[in-house]
Amino acid sequence: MSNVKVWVTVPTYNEIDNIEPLVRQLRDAMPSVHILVVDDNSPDGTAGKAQALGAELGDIEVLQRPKKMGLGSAYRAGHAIGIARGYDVMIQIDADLSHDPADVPRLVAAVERGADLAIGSRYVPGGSVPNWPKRRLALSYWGNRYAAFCLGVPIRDTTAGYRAYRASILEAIDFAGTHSTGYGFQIEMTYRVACAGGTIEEVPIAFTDRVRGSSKMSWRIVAEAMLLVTWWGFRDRVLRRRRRRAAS
Ligand SMILES: Nc1nc2c(ncn2[C@@H]2O[C@H](COP(=O)(O)OP(=O)(O)O)[C@@H](O)[C@H]2O)c(=O)[nH]1
Ligand SMILES: [Mg+2]
Repeated sequence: MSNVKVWVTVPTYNEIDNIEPLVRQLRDAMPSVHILVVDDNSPDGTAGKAQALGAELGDIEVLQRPKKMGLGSAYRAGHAIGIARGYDVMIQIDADLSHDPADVPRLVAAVERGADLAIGSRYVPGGSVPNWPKRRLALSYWGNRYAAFCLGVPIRDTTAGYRAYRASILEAIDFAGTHSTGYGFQIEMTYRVACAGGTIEEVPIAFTDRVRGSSKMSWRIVAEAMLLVTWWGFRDRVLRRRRRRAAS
């Protein structure tokens, strides 16, 4: 592996049973990574556990925030610190082991060979979701098809949370100026990279649903994402076309 500096942001809310295997597997997958755990005052004590792991393993720090502020906000904070510290590649990974840390080198390799954004994708050939119920899979799959249609981006998995960003593209898209949380955040970031002319590569992954702890996904998060996608698509296509017509 080359010497790119890789920063990993791990958002956590009540992941006490997952954080230890996660950081150990991350270290095994890529020993040089720097890990930032962004914890939103998890009642189960995830932050304390992460700190203890940092003392043992090194190169792990914990950003403790006062209250649950959402996934998008956690990533905005994590990426900003990584960029300020001069890291080259920013990884996003869920703490619940749905994303296999062993895939980190493949995501980093995609950035090294030219991608500005490498998405760990469930819906390209080779990708899979082995253990989701049919309804959950259908919601995610068709939600993604809808997002791609509205936004006109040829990406199969815009809601995916397992990603690697080149630091320079994050700076170019003003990621700190995004507002959405949940899946909306992943879609907004993908769309901004596409609009900025960034190169996006989908790297096939297997997404295994969590075994421990519980999901924070809610209908509110799904509804936010779908409403935002509809609005962005309308704003950027219909309104722009109307303005162009009015100007000519
Ligand atoms: N810091 C922080 N992390 C969060 C928040 N909501 C979810 N997470 C973390 O984000 C990741 C994905 O959340 P999860 O509940 O597994 O969502 P799902 O995979 O869509 O069901 C996990 O690591 C969660 O602990 C939040 O409000 N703040
Ligand atoms: Mg999950």
